[in-house]
Amino acid sequence: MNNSKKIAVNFNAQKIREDFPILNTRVRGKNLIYFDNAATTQKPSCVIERIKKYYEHENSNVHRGVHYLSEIATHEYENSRETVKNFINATSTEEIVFTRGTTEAINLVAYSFGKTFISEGDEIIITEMEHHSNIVPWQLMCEDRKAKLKILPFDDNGELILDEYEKLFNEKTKLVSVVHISNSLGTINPIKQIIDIAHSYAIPVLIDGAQSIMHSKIDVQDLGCDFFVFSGHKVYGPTGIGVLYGKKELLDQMVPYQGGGDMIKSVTFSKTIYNDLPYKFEAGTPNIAGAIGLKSALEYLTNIGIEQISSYENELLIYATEKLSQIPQLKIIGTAKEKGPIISFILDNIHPHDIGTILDYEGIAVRTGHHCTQPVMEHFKIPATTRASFSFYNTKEEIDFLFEGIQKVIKVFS
Ligand code: C6P
Repeated sequence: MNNSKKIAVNFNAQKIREDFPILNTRVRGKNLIYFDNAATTQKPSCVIERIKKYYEHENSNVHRGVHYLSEIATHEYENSRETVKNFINATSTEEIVFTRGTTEAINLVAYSFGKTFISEGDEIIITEMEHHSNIVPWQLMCEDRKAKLKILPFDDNGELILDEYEKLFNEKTKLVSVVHISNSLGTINPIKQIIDIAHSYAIPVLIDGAQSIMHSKIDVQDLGCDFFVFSGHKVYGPTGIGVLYGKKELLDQMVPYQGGGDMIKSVTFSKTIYNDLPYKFEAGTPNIAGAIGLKSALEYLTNIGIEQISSYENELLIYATEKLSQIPQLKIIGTAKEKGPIISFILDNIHPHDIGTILDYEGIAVRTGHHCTQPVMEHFKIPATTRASFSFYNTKEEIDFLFEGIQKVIKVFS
């Protein structure tokens, strides 16, 4: 949470809500209050309409046909790549690889970077607050290459202990992979500093941007990161589409992740020549509708203004933190100074699944569980948390309802 951020006083969330048809849903007689935005965001009408238009008027395979529809589909698919490139300020579309999502993008890098650059005894640095998607692919790679994972710990506020960071580097270090905003703690990590330190040892850095792409302006050239990954569905786009940004000089050297159509220039039984970037990493028919829907989502966010979104969401975070802190039985897990709009909490002796179920009866959607970050739960010696995560279509009134809902939960269990 950052109290110094400029507050977006003119942000009209009520008007924005009209763009999201699903927000009119009634849940057991109550208005839906959707606070599970870190799991997936809702889709504005422009994204839904764009996908419908694609299937009604443009559906065809890409890069394959000379016919009318195939040309349109290819053009729109490649336009989407251009939009992604501009959205994160990459230098070229060759550096934008479409994947199924963050998870597939990290698996791609772990496999391809691993096969290309990692040998026995090499080391990869990750942190204690990573999502399982930024742990398990590296474990698989380490098993395969006989390499080792080094873990940067965080403190009880959920802030990385940066004093420990430089101590992890040695001549065996080959890559740093770190989450930008933690999905279970909300911590915004100082990734610029993390990248700069790694680069001072000439070590590349992957940033897991699954929870930051929808809340903050991402400029990969300014950050200097070597890889940046995110999922379309968390940035108001469709599921099944995601992005791997990678610096061209690294992607060029890396072996392909999967083999198949479109990733080759020529195939014979004696020799196959791989395609140029980014197609070398896009084997098979891609998620064309997904990429086109993602383009719409990114344009929608750009029109509203990501800085406006960011400061309004920060206002919601400050309001919710102050409000929930008034409940004596409630403890917030993740109290870093810099946070995204995510609040994880526990309530005295009440299991998060019970909290989630009772809140659901009030129409309030929160996520309960370990949030695919079991090492974070282990750090706090808890099995799970309840998590409320906010979007720019949420309001302070909805947070008031959450506050009242939690009071009801406490009453039921008292
Ligand atoms: N976190 C959450 O509720 P995919 O599933 O590939 O779109 O994203 C994986 C992922 C990777 N990193 C971070 C930081 C994430 O938050 C997620 C997804 C969801 O928190 C589902 S577990």
